[in-house]
Amino acid sequence: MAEPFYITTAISYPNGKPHIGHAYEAIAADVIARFQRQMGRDVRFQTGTDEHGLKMAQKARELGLEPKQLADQMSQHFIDMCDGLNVSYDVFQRTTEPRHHNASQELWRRMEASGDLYLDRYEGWYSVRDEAYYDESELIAGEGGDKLSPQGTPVEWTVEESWFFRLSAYQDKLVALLENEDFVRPESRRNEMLAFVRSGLRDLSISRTSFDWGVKVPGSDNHVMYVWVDALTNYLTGLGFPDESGDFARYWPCNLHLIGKDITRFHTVYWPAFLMSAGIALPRHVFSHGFLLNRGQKESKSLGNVTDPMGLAERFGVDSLRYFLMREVAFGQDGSYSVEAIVARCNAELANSFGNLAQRTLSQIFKNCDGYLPEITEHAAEDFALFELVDEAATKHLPESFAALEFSVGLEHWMAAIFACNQYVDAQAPWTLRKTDPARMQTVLATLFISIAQLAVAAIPVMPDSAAKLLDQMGIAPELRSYAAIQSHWYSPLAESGFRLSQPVGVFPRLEAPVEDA
Ligand code: ME8
Repeated sequence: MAEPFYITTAISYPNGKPHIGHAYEAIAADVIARFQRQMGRDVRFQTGTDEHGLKMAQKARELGLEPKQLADQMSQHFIDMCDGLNVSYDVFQRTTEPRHHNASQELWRRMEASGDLYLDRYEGWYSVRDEAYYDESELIAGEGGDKLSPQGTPVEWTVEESWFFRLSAYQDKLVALLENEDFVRPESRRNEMLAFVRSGLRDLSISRTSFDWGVKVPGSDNHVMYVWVDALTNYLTGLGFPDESGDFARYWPCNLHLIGKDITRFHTVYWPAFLMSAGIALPRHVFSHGFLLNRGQKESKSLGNVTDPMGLAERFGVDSLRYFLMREVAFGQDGSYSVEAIVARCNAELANSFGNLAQRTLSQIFKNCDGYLPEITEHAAEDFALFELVDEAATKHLPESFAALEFSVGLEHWMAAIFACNQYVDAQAPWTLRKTDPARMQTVLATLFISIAQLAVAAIPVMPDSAAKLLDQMGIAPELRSYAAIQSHWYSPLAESGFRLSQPVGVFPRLEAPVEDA
């Protein structure tokens, strides 16, 4: 049986519509999920929405809605975003579902049973926006001298009765966990978390009495759980926890929690401590990606630069947007996007390079070979050189880079191979061989056909629809669409099967940057 691979995204706050950061994370997770499926893994992919907490309650009040109504309306936008961006999730977990309350209460009971929870009073600087308490020493001064959280959000002095989690008891275990280089990446985040844990951990306030929009604390009906306790539990809920047979037995521990850099502490300090306390195995890896900026600036309502990711997808095509995001930004670092950058990159690399290569090759086969796949007589040294280069890029360098979550590096190898193919076409000029050496023309077109098929298969995780449209036209069967299968000798059987190309249809349109954005 295939080896399991469980990947999750963070669950988004549905207190507004999805923004580009949500789209970025969902797309990156989908690329990983599709890549792992192509590598033969049994993938389980979960995403969802984080619907409790003060932020949701306040937003609902502002709009004159019940929090559940707001959650229902808004979470649908996140489902639509995932579907619209071709995100192949298996489970969309909403935290207002009864089974999630049940899972969160079970986790709580287990932490309580291990003696890690106690009731006390909490006083501190609380940021509603971050849903977190901060130490005085962590605060920064705002422009008017007011106190702000390290994220720059307002804080209020707050006093309440609260359940506490003995986080301090886990310091040594957390240091040991974070010393393992593999647990959290990139390295800069790991170092940040190690420094945070080494500086000493205070117990964590994990319940609230000041509002009731959350999961009830078992046995303390006037308390709801701190939203992060229930939010993190979603990763277990989706597998059927507390039932530990079935999906839970198959997919836990999670292979990868993919999150943004701002929530690394919750996933690499608090979450492992909760799990250790409850006697549940820890996730294997956490990766914190960077932030996506709009022309170098954080998007915000006040700057009026918030972009609807679905608008970009409609305008430029889902696969163009997916390609741009994976190619443009070194994964793990912050990156910037703009309409011009999307248009420039997609036109140069997809329309003019890969699209043009495929279109001119298939058109020549259609016209000059009557659509039948060209015959190979004898390969020249240049053909072997191209095969070697394309094969290495598409079935070795790209998969290795993707396995290491270095998407932009993998796609750079992919582009370099396409560049080599285009140079080969220009040098071989098959259109002039038609009259002078038709046998050589056929061999050149076959060499290109084989290379394009490999490159299209390599692009599947990033551009699933476009790659499929191209491979369908080429008669490449679904069982050939893996890195291993596309390396073997599939060309002759396909050519001998009598397969015939139809008039080729381009799959990478040229994008136009509308004048108002120039
Ligand atoms: O943090 N660029 O939800 P969220 C890239 N509910 N990624 C970004 C981003 C940007 N500009 N802005 C946000 C939450 N993100 C919690 C998570 S998990 C148990 C609970 C990322 O809607 C962010 O880092 O604020 C996070 O990974 C995800 O989007 C959802 O953010």
